[in-house]
Amino acid sequence: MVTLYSYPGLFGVADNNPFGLKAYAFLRLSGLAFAQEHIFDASSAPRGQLPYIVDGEDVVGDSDAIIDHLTRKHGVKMDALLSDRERAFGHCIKRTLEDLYWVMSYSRWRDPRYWPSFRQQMLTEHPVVAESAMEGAREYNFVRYQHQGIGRYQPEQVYERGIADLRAIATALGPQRFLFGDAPSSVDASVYGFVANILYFRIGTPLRSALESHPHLVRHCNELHALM
Ligand SMILES: N[C@@H](CCC(=O)N[C@@H](CS)C(=O)NCC(=O)O)C(=O)O
Repeated sequence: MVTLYSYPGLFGVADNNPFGLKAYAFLRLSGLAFAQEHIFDASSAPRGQLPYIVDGEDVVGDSDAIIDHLTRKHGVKMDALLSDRERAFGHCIKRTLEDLYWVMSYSRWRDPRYWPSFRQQMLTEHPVVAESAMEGAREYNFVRYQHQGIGRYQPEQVYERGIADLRAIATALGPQRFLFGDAPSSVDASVYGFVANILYFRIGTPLRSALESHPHLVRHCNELHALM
């Protein structure tokens, strides 16, 4: 049995961190039996980051490595029919989502307009989390934003970047049901991990407003959410 270790949910999504939700969505779509353990402390994870899985003797961190491992070890067929071009395109989408991650994270932890609502929701849904832990995580994230670079831009410039990422993903999807046709691939699971963490957050960030202007992407997210 596979166990997925990931951050806790929020606003009805299974993990408030998009990388963990991506791995969760892949597992759900794969049909494999698995358990999900919600944790806050990433120190036991490979490289100290969530998500990771324990699969028998194997301990695997990193959402893409998890997907590769499960595909190989358990013969998951979700991506089996993708062409090399589709795989390359999927790779570019996954990397775009990683850029979007920073903007999404910034909107929650750094932007003073949305931080109070995010903080309050975390404390309300997860009483085990201390206020001081939220403040500590916030400071830690400020340092990460500075090193990554996003913390050096004006907020409008930060959001412009994330809005452009969402526009590119929505354009790539177009009116298709899933990115590569009528069946979901690991790339759809990835898109769900990030988009659901914007769409279902009842906090009106510029990212969520931009997302709502892409009805096909919203429909894609809702369809996958119903399968979770
Ligand atoms: N490349 C990794 C990224 C995972 C990641 O960024 N995890 C962060 C989420 S904020 C984490 O666990 N950070 C803990 C820490 O930095 O202490 C993946 O795809 O899983």
